[in-house]
Amino acid sequence: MTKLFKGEREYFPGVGRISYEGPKSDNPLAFKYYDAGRKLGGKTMAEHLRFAVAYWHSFCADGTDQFGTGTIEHPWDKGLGGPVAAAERKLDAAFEFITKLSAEYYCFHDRDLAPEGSTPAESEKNLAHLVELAAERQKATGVKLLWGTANVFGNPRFMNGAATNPDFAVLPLVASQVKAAIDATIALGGSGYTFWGGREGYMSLLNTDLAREKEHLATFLAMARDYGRSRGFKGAFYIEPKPMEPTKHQYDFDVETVAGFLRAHGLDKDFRINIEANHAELAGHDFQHELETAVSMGLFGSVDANRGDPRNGWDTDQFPNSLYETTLAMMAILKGGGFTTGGLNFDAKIRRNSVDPADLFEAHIGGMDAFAAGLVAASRIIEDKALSSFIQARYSSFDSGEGAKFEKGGIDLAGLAAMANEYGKVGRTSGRQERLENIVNKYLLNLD
Ligand code: XUL
Ligand code: CO
Repeated sequence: MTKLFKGEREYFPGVGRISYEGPKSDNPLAFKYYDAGRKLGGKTMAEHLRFAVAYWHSFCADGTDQFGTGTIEHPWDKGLGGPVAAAERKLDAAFEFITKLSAEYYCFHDRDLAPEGSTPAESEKNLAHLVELAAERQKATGVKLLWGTANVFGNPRFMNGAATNPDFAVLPLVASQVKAAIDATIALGGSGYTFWGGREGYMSLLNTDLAREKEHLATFLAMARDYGRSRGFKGAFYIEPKPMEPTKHQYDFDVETVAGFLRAHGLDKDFRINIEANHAELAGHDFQHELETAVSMGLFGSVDANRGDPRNGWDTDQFPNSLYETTLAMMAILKGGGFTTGGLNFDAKIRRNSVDPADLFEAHIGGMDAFAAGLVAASRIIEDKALSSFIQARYSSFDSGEGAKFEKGGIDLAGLAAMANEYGKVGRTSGRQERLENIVNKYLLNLD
């Protein structure tokens, strides 16, 4: 077998490159639906789906929760040297994993890639060193960076917020991390840069000046945008909405809230939205709702592909596995023209008791197959106009005559009211919801 990793050691022995074996395969380490080169509507599955591995869950998290210490052993954490040497080994493990999985992209926070130093300058030096090594690995493997970000929520100094911190002294530290993470993203050719405002919210309104915090956030985002553009960054900036956790209320609550915020501050030209399924659920929305809302407002950017548990009120970050949900998601994404800068980033973690190295592969394989199947169903539904022809007919009264005039703003209220007698008694027209639901299922039952 050709060597799929550059490091000295193999971290996932016994696993080769994961390949497509088709729906009848019983091999847990093979794709059943994801066939990277298969073409749908002029694009391959790989080009449509743009899968990314999340560095933080897959190579940093060890299953620790509030009730117990880590359960998942990472061989790259053990060995000679300090935290920088461990980060170098982790990079080797990550590129071995991503290559074996045949995913094309990855995403990271600054602190996932390189350890924090004892000063901001040392942290920047650590990051620059790991970025240099990551650039080498990218070149050798063809793996690309989907987006980078900065972890400005983990360190205790951010407990009152990052850009929205009430203490100005924190803001330069936020800036030094974000600036370095944007530099790293540019150096690695990333097509996006994400802001997830983990602690950009409040715990209590009794101690919070809402107006100032939100203004500070907008000022900081504009600053980061200007810096990135001045350094030649052509990709998208993303805001990733989440309504709560770790704060009681996060300012980037959901897509609609973020859209209003971006437009109010003139940020909607450069910023797009990175939508996470589990965050949609926490906001009381379906994943489809958040995607369709972003598409309808021209702000769709990228996806954090995972799933929550409808009975848990927190971010369980499980791997996606519902074909129905991936079909609805891919319908929204295709409707929006598909991914340009974005992709499907598995912001998902294996369970605390999934302790075998194979579990990490099987989790990703399941998520990739689920989205590949969703892509097939969604692209056929769209190609056959199975739903869109109904929607088009449903609104056809606005296509011509007075309806079209209304859409263009050519009628005033009195004029519209004057038509009431002419239109007379309006009949009842079925919304046909059940028929349409059955149509979606028909496509899912006929996957091949
Ligand atoms: C947290 C979350 C983050 C962002 C990146 O809920 O989703 O991992 O995706 O900071
Ligand atoms: Co996320």
